[in-house]
Amino acid sequence: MREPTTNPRVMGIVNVTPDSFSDGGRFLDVGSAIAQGLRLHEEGADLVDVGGESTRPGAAAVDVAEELRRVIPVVEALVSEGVEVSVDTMKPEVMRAAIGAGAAMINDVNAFRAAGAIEAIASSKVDACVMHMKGTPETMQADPRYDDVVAEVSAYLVERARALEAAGVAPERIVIDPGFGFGKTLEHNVALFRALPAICSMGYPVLVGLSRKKSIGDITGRKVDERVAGSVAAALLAVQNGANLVRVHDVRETVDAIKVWRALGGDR
Ligand code: 7PJ
Repeated sequence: MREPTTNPRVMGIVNVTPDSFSDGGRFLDVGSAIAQGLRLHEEGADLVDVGGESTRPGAAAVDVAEELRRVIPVVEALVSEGVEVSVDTMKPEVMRAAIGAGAAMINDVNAFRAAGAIEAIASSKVDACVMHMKGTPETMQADPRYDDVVAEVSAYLVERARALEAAGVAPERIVIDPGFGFGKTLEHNVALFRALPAICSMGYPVLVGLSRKKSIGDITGRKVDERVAGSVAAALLAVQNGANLVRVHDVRETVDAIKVWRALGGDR
């Protein structure tokens, strides 16, 4: 088979949270989160994103000690098994501990705006994902408004990437993400998705996360555990439009879809 001209990577999601909306609390404890991470790795995830604080709309914040207790043992175990790990956190203390435990990426839905967050990552070698979010998880879905969602999100992502670069983070270490569903209606998400070719030409790798989200439910009319096909379609279209990384719950299905897309010439 000919060499791929693009090499999209698949990030599998592991939540270590009792209130995560799509896993319904099935992976509460550290042991089952580790098992889940290993399973996603075996299914072909290029990296596994471990999160200890739910950022679903309306979710309450988690304190540092609790987040460390949930996340760090999972990172240590997965890294020791050779899994590339990303950690989904907004907290500098968790970033530092995760980097110490061998994480390869910090994925911050708050784009390193917390005091000390940029410093926590700048002194390391790990990658940094900066995501756009309007408001906070508790309030973001209460009537979000933009004059021009694509222009505003793009400007924000460039501003945050530049802030990391100013602190010494090499541009190759930075990934940008429009943050689907984070202070956005379905219409906002659709406008951003349609602008992916432009967002992907901004000079940074792009991550897309739509897996099982409300927009997929709005489009298909499906409940959260029935959104696999819709989510795979979105991931594939994101890749086709230039996304370098897709963040998904359903790794096996997404990896299969990308294999077929590539074999049939989708990456031309
Ligand atoms: C995203 C995320 C996303 C990035 C979550 C969920 C909500 N990190 N963390 N991008 N979503 N970078 O998985 O539905 O879209 S948590």
